[in-house]
This record gives sequence, structure tokens and C-alpha cells, in this order.
Amino acid sequence: MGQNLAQKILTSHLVAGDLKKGNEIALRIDQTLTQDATGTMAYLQFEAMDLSRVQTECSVSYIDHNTLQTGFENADDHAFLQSAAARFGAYFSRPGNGICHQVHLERFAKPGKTLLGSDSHTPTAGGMGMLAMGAGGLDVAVAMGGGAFYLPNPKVLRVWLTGQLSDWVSAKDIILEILRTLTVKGGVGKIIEYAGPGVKTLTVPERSTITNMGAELGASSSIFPSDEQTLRFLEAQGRAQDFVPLSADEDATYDEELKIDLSLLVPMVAQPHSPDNVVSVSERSNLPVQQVAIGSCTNSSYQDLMRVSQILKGKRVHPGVSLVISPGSRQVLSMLANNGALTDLIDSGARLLESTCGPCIGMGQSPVSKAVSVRTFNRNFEGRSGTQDASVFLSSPEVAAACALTGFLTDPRTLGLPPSVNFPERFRIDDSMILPPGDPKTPIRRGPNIQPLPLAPVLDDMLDLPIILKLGDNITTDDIMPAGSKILPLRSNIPAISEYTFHKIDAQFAAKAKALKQSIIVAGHNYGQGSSREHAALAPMYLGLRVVLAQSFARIHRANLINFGILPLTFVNEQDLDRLHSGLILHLSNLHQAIQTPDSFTLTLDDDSNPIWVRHDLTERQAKILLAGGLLNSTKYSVNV
Ligand code: MIC
Ligand code: SF4
Repeated sequence: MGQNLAQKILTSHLVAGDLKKGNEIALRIDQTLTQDATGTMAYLQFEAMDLSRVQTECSVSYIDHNTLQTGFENADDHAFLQSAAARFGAYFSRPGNGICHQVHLERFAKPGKTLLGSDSHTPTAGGMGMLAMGAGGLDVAVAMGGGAFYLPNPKVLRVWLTGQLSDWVSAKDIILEILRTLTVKGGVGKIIEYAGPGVKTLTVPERSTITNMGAELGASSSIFPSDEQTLRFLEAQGRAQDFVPLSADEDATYDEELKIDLSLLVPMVAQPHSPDNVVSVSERSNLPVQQVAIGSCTNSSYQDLMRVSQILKGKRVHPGVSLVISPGSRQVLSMLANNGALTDLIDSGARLLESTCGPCIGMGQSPVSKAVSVRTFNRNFEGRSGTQDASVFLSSPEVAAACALTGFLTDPRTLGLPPSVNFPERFRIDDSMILPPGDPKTPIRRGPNIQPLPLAPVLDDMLDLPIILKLGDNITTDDIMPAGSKILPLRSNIPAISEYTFHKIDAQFAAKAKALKQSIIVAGHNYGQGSSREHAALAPMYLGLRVVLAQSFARIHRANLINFGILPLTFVNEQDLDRLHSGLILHLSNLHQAIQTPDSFTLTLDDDSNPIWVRHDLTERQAKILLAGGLLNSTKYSVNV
């Protein structure tokens, strides 16, 4: 029987486990990427493992998240990361060179290879036919050291594309339609594989908009075949030698399928406060808009911004709208400057930002109170923009540009002739802001913002844990550990950043947790969706969180909990969540034995009601990590744990 594309790459990289049997599999990782908000932890962890040089084909350390530099903290992190990259043998993409996923696509991604990144949008490189996955920094540090990456054996969902996009409809509308259909939980445990005659109509940057937002489906990865479009992109990037053709076998089978006729799609928006709250723009048109933000790793390619510049050329941004644009990379920015499109953007009244994540992660450009902000980004979680009461809508660049001109949520099809951008024969290639691996003797620069890593305590056999928080469904890692310009600079300092844990849900959380010393959280489905930030596990661990009992977990966050010694449990009977409330004490006994046997076990309650049945679903490897008090704590630690 033939194989699908995901299975082909999984098979060629499998080092443990069985693709047919389910359970956990382990993969060899060819490339890694880190960014500065998660990278300092990853490199501190790499250092703590006593490894001298990275063992991958290529590891790249990017600076793109924390570039506001309102104090010494960001710059300290940059200096640390630059010295660590040189010493440990990684490439270093300097601040200003661009957003990790955009630059990786342009300069490093290769079809058929595996990529592990300490950022949930690492699957962007799936647009290049690469199996690219997000993970916590510690898992990436292990992969940099040559260790395998473990993940639950994914199902493969085929999205079968037919037809061709109509004028003014774009790749963003395809992924918004998929989010509307499958929801933010719909991709959990799956690789989304794109196929069908519609695939060849999409360029690599368009495909990458789609694979990027597969993260919002909760998918482990998303992937497109490697074909003429891939070759065309690689040739234009001067990397034709990296091309290999790749596609599913004719008789390949899939676990699930979704069919989309591209010609039926219309311009869409995701409404506040979830990327799956999708409707057509026309359903919300005439809503006044105060801010438009164009950029992020989803929609800031050369073609995206060229289309925006054509829409804005010769016109003026509406006086009631603040338009900000952050190009995805220095390559994109210099091409816009070179061909005059930048002048069109400036003349229209757009405000130009650095080629970084910027407003996407609340690093500046928070909108006015109660604003409607239309953004080409991938996440619109409440408060992520930095303005708690803002309503953030996610859209394509075309919709965003139309709103900037009219001051209302606008279906761009009302604007007349659509933009038309030729795919460049050759991108402007200048890798001078990517520093190659340096001298292994390079001293590590450690400013006062770089604090030592806290280690998890060993899991006790018996625990009496008060419920510190009871939460609902789809709790994001932004809820657990918010980002933004005040908190992000503390990513290398766990004692300081832990003060902000669950800050937006309960400003007293850190103080309460410290007073309780040990605690448990109970929650609904998809706990920990969103970002890969391991700070959402590290900081609660530092504050004494020992167990999370949820109806279900997001993949990356569950792995991060285990890596940092927090036991993730799920309910056998989901309705039991209704019986729990904060303050109640849960008793766990014989835990060591319980997590080493596959059976479910019980927690007793101090109100003497019936016990609660729970499951751990840990593999033997994960149970060992928990018993040792987390991955780094394990005395028998090796990169092959
Ligand atoms: C995000 O988009 O939320 C981030 C910031 O890129 C995160 C990583 C982080 O928290 O540092 C992600 O997506 O993993
Ligand atoms: Fe950066 Fe936003 Fe992309 Fe995260 S989603 S990597 S913050 S641009």
C-alpha cells in the first residue's frame, strides 16, 4: 500500500516507535530554529546538558520577538544568544533580519527534511514540503544535541483542494475557512496534508500562510507537496540545489479528509477572540475600524506586501485608522524599497515598523481603548494586542488594506480591479545579517537578565493539593503566561516572570500559589492551546503547581508540563469537572506506582464525596521524566532519554 507524504517523511526519520501502532514515536531532527523569547531558555538548557556543539544539519537562532529594548533586558538576551550561537555552532540571525519563520522559509527550509522549532508556528516551513513542528525549548535543546523528538503518533488529515481562488480572495481565506470548519481543536493529534489539483495554483509563500495557521487548528504539523512551485521559489532564492520533488503515492490512504473548492471561497475574517470564530467579511461590513496591522509570520511575504502597496498606491489611509506595517524580513523590506513600493506605502500614510513580530505579540502598537483592530496575524486572543478591551479581527492583507482605506470592515471585492503581482524571478539575496557558527571557545555573555534555570522538584508519591484555579475550555498559553512589552523582557528570568502567571485571570495568582506552596489546576478541553512557550509550564512549576487535571490538553503544552515535572491528568468522566471548585483539596496517593501502570486511578476529595477517576496516558519514557522531576533533573539524563 502506498504512503502519504507525511508518512514518507516520518518513515525516513523514525528512530523509535511504530507508525502503524499509534502511541509515541521518535524522530530524527535535521534542522532546529529558536527565537529570542524562547531561545534563551533553550540555550541555557543546551548548556546545562554539557554538550559542546549542535549535532543537527543546521540550527538557527533568530532574534525577532523582543526587539523594543525599553531596558537592558532585551539587549542582554541578544548578546547572550549571539555568543551562545557562535560557541555552540548555530547560525545567528541578527535583530532586524526578520521573523524566524519567514527567514527560515527564505534561506534554510528544505523539502523532505524535519525541522523542530521553539515556536508554535514552526510548521510555516511545511509550505516547502518540510515536516516542521513546534515544541518547547527543552525539546529543541535535546534535538540540537542530536537527541530524538518524541510525539504522539499523528493521524493524517488530507485537505483536498480543487478549483482556483477568485479575485480578491487569498490564501488566508483558505485557512480561515478550514478553521471555521474544524475549530481550534480540530487538528489536535494530526498532520494536515494538502493535496489535489488546487495545490499547484498556490505559491510557496501562499502555502506557508496556510501551514502557519495550522498551529491555530492545534495540528502537530501541516504540509504541502514539493513540486514546480517549490522549485520556482527555491530557484528565485538561489537555492535550486535544495529541491527534491515529493508527493503522496497515488494509492495513499488517510485517516480523515476535508474537501475545499477554492473557487467558492470569499474574503473572511476571524472575529474576536478566537481564530475559529470565522464569518465572511460581508457579514460584518460597515463596522468602524480604528487600527489595521499588516505583518507577522502569517502574512508578511514580498507578495503580500506588494499586493497591499498596489491597493494603497495613490490613495490615503482613512483619517480614523492607524495603519502599521511590519515586513516579514529584511529581504522583503529591501525589495519593497528597491522597486518603489515602499514609497507607495509611505505616501499612503502607513506607519513602518521593523521586520519583527512587533504588534503580533503585543510588542508595541496596542490599539486605542475599545478599538476594532484588523490584523493579518494568526491569533486574536483577548488582551494579546496589549489593549484588554480591543476587538481584534484576523484577515488577509487584501481585506486589511481595504479597511485601512475606508475606515470600515470592507469586502475588498468592492474596490474594483484586484492587485496583480508577478512572482519575482530572483529575490534579493543578502545573508550578511546571518552570522555563521563561530569559535567553540567564544565566551558566553551573561548580563543580569540571564538568571539560572530553576529545576523541578521530584514528584512526591503522595500529594494533598488544593485547587488553586478552576478554568473552562481552550485556555491559551497567553492566559497562563501573558506576553507583551512589559512581560516578554523577563523571559530569561523565571523568578521575575512568574509574578505574572495567570495575571489576567487572577492578579493574585502568584501570591496565592506561593502561600499554598503546592497546588493543582482543574480545567476543560484543550488546556494550553496556542504558543509553545515553556514559561507557561516553568513559571507555574516555580510557583508550586504540581498537577493539572483537564478534560484534554494541547500537544506542545502537555509535553512542556511533563518536561518541567508537572503531572498532566485527564478525567475518565468529563462531567466530574462540575464537581470541583477552587479551594477543594484533592488527595493523590501511590502516585509513583499509578503513573507507571496504564490503568486509570482515583483522586479523593476532602469533602468525602465519591472519588474522581483519572488517567495519565504517560508513556514509560514520560513517567521516568516525571519521577526524576523533569527532563533536566533526570540524573540519568542523556540526549536519548
Ligand atoms: C506566539 O505567537 O505566541 C509566540 C510568541 O511566537 C509563541 C512563542 C513564545 O511565546 O515565545 C509561539 O507561538 O510559540
Ligand atoms: Fe512572531 Fe506573531 Fe509569528 Fe508568534 S505568531 S512568531 S509572535 S509573528
